[in-house]
Parts: sequence; C-alpha cells; structure tokens
Amino acid sequence: MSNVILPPEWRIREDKVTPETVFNNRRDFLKTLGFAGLGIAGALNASPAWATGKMIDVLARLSNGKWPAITSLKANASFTADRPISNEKSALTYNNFYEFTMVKEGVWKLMDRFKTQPWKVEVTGLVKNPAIYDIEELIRKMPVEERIYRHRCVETWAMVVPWAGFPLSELIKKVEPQSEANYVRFVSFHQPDAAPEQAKNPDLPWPYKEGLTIDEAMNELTFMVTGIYGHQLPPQHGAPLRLVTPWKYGFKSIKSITRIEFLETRPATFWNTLIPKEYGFESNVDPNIPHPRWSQRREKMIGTGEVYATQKYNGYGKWVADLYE
Ligand SMILES: Nc1nc2c(c(=O)[nH]1)N[C@H]1C(S)=C(S)[C@@H](COP(=O)(O)O)O[C@H]1N2
Ligand SMILES: [Mo]
Repeated sequence: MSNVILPPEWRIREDKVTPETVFNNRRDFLKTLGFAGLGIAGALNASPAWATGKMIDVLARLSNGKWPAITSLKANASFTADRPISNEKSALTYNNFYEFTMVKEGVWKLMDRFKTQPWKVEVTGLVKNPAIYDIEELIRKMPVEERIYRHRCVETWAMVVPWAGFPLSELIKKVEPQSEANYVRFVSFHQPDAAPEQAKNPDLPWPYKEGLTIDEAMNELTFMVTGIYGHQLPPQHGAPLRLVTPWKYGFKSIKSITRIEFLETRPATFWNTLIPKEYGFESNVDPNIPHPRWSQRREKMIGTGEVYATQKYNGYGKWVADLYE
C-alpha cells in the first residue's frame, strides 16, 4: 500500500487494519479509480505489509523483492464470497503440503529448495492432441480470471480464498479427449532433494496423485489455479499450477501439477491408496457423512476461528448436484 496515497475516507485506524481490510480497501480503491471488475491486486506488485524476513523471500523468489501481481485480472462475478475472505497471512501460513511437513504452520518455511521454475505440464493419455506446455506458455493461452471460493479441508478447517486461474474445461477442449476417456488423473512432483517428507518417507506413494471423472473435470467450477489474492501462487499453495474443486474436500485439490492424464479406468490416488476407508475417490463435502474418526457437521474458519455448519457440496450444489443424481 505504500505507493498509494489514500483519500481520507479510505484511511482506517492502525489497530483496525488487518490484512483483510487492506485487501478489501485495495479492491474498493481500484474500483473508484475506474478499475471496476478488476481483480484484487490490480497493479500492485509489492509484498504485503505483514510479510517480513523469510516470508518476503518466499513471495519474492521469482522477482526482485516483490510478490508478482497478476495484471488485468478480472473478477468473475458468479463466484463471490458469502462470508468474509480469509486474511492473506492466515492462508499463506497454514497449509497442507505433505511433501514438506505435516506441520501446517511450518510448510511455508520449507520452500527454499523447491524449484517451481522452469516448470512443464504434460497433458497425455487418451487425447487427440497431447502436449507438453511450459507453464508460462500455458497461462498465456488460457483465460485467467479471479474467483472467490470456499475451501474445506477434510480435517474440518476452512477458508475463503480469491484464486486466480482458468477453468480446466478450457484446457480439455484444446487437447480433445477421446471417447474412451472417462477419468482425468493429476500427478504432482517428485523432488526429494527439496521436499523433506519425500526424502524421509520414500515408501509413500509419491508423487501425490488425484483424479476426477471426466464430467467432474469438465464442470464449470473445476479450476486450474495459478494465483491467490491477486498475485502469483506462492510455493506453499502449490505453485505454479494446482487444481481446485471447491465442492470436494481439500485433499482432492492437488498442488504443483506436472502431468494430467486422460484414462479409461479409475486411477489410484495418494490418500485413497494409503487409507481407502477414510479417503474415498469422490469425497464430496457432506455434513451427513462423518469421517470415521470425526464429525463433518461443522467447520472452523482459519484466521477468525468462526464456526459454520458444513453445507452439502460445500454450498456448490447448484453447479454439481446433478453430477451425482
Ligand atoms: N501435492 C499436494 N497437494 C495437496 C496436498 C498435499 O499434501 N500435496 N494437500 C491437500 C490438502 S489435504 C489440502 S486441505 C489442500 C490445502 O491447500 P492450501 O494449503 O492451499 O490451503 O491442498 C491439497 N493438495
Ligand atoms: Mo486437507
């Protein structure tokens, strides 16, 4: 915010400034300047004020001391928040990324050796036009937009996040699946030199894998994410490309994708292989289906600790319920 001089009505008392109010004011401010509909960060490239020391390094690894903003990012008005957006700091410092550590608060501190550039994404299997994309080339070809989604971990914590990305269906249209392609599988990376848990636990079914039916993959909600809070995706959130399926538990939203495969039969996935009784292939959010070890009736927002009743399909039934009837 330091490079923007705010008119008086935008000034808020220091003690009232949370990352979230800064974030929302930034958006309102850009609107008053005529950037209506522009995404959250607009042209601002600086690291947020709360980021210090190591976090600045994490955010700025691709540029010189800045957290690269996504330029001309348009918000998709179909996907807005019905509860407060989680503040940036909470989201960026509380992650699940088992390749690095099981300690959620520690994931972001372990990114030093994780190389997310250069990065290639291979699209392969039962498609007419298989391709290997350089991530930057792929992003240039795709209609990147911003969507605010709820995100619900199977462990009952939740957040509301403005993601930037493109619908997976746009990529699927380019590669043209063959008629036998019933499933899509996503494969993450294998870098034991960079990811401590991959080195410590070599017998786990690395790389992390996930899968969807082709109809789920083509659904309007299914989002390939390249950014968060108007900026490039930080490594702890799965840079440079991750999946987000907001009506499913978070473990389906695989991070740091290197390969997308179109298959005839249902693929094995990481958690379903390890503990099939606890982590099903479908795993749609459902308050009425408890996890074998805990209830799924409620969820707790990271950052604020607010508790909400869990909604079936995480509130996205309008988009996806017909897939399961
Ligand atoms: N490659 C990979 N992707 C992953 C995971 C992981 O451990 N490895 N964890 C999943 C789980 S359990 C959740 S809840 C979300 C967390 O995403 P976030 O850290 O961006 O909030 O990522 C999912 N994607
Ligand atoms: Mo999760």
